[in-house]
Amino acid sequence: MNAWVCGVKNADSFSTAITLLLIIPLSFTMPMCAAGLVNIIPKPQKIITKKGTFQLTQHTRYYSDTPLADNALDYLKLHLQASSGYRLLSSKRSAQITFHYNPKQNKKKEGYQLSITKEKITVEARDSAGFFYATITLMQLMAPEIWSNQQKRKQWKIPACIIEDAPHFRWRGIMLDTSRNFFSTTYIKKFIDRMAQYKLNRFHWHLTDDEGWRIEIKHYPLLTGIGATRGPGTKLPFSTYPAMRGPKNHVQSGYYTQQEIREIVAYAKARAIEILPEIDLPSHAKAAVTAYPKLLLDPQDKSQYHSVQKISNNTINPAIETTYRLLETVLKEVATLFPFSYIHLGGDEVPKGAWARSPAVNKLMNEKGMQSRKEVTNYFFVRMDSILAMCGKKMAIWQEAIEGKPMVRKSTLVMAWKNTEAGIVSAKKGYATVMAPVQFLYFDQQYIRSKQEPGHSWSSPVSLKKVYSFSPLSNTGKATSYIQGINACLWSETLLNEDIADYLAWPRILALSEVAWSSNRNWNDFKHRVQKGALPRLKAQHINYRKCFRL
Ligand code: TNX
Repeated sequence: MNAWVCGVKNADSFSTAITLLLIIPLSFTMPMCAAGLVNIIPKPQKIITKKGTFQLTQHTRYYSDTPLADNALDYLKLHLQASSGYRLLSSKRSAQITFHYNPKQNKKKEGYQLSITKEKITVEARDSAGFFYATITLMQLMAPEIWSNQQKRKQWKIPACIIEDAPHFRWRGIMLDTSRNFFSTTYIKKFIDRMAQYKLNRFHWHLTDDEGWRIEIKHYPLLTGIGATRGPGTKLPFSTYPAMRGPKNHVQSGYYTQQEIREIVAYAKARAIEILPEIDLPSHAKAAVTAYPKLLLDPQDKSQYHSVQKISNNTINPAIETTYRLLETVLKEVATLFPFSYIHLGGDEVPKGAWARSPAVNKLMNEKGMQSRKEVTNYFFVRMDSILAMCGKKMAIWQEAIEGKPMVRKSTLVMAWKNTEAGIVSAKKGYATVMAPVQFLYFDQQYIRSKQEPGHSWSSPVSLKKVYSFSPLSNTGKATSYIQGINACLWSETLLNEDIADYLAWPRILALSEVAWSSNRNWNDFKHRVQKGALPRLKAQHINYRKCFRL
């Protein structure tokens, strides 16, 4: 891993030099007031900085007139306790911090107003997310140790200011692939918590793929019994291991129990984050077909094919009824675990040649007068969509699944990954669309082209600046209102451990956050806030961010 930190020493002096270059001119132009301390990411829509600071100590009291502020307060209390060792107590009469429900002043969902003077702090919002984000902003105005658990600091100076804020996009997400490489529940929670610190609100959890089925399904225990372990001596075929660039003889196991998933859902909810679970179908399903070949494959199918990732015969058969029986049961269980209104069913990269020699598929095509395999995929997703409707859920899918003319509900949410044009096509067809273009938002790609860098190199490199330069709405024209927001993707073929995952995610998540939230963006201003605000916060949490990124 060290080789990948690309000369931390050099990098540190490089970033120090940049910091100096940035700060010297700024210190001449700005009076030494609160402005210098306001380094919020994502940039709020409106900030007025004032003179003076509020001092938060163990004697500070709060008052809240709404249960909608409870999550926010719990979060603040948790972190104050961890970093200062004292409990923030409430008091009606002598509260200096007030949380006030005010839907009249805060018209926008997830928005908030925060006013800080020398004497008091007032937080106003209309919903639980708004109170949470106001609190995140407040914490970003405090010293970075607010996110550490070292208990080093007792007093917190908070610069006086007035902030009015609300997100530009309602969908501000990131996907973590936990199939190709498994991540512990502890890491998943950390990942979610760090998302919350930057006001991201959708955790897209890629739970199944060829290399591993990672979600417990009570009715079909072999999905994890067989499908969650790969490596020599296990049932998954050789083509699914070893992990890319990983040790050859390594056996890797892991899945999330339903109990763990419930805990993670609650943990995310407390941080204003919805979880979008993904069960990738009908391809990227080697783990599932290995676990239940009799239910998911046509026994007469003589097709031989490989996925782009070189996995053989990894696609379930859409022309046999046992497939639908199994998937219906799976989705019913998934639906009860995740309260979010969408379930993602994949639909990406069905390999050429899948089902080519399946008598069951040929029969289906004859019966229904289908001309192409694309129509078979469409048929599959129409049936999956009706199963989801029965479960009270909407469907999310990758862009490939709406090629052709599938008669899926218009509520279907499409994620466009190949490029932004695909997102525009989807939006023009009237689907709710989330932009996830590989050129800007694939955080599994290298930052720069170099053998020393972790990450994939099959697409172009994705530098921090590249992420920041993304304009999700350019050329969307009349279809603009269908664009829900943006989603970064952290596929995990090369994410052999948490350090590599952190490295690829940070600092790129900072740019993701600002593209998703802020209406007015400025690269130089962002760089300054990264250096002065965000990096010290990442350091305080020991996050293995990429230190030699080009600012
Ligand atoms: C494409 S993007 C995939 C994934 C890979 C990823 C690697 C998409 C929907 N499918 O299966 O992990 O590239 O970058």
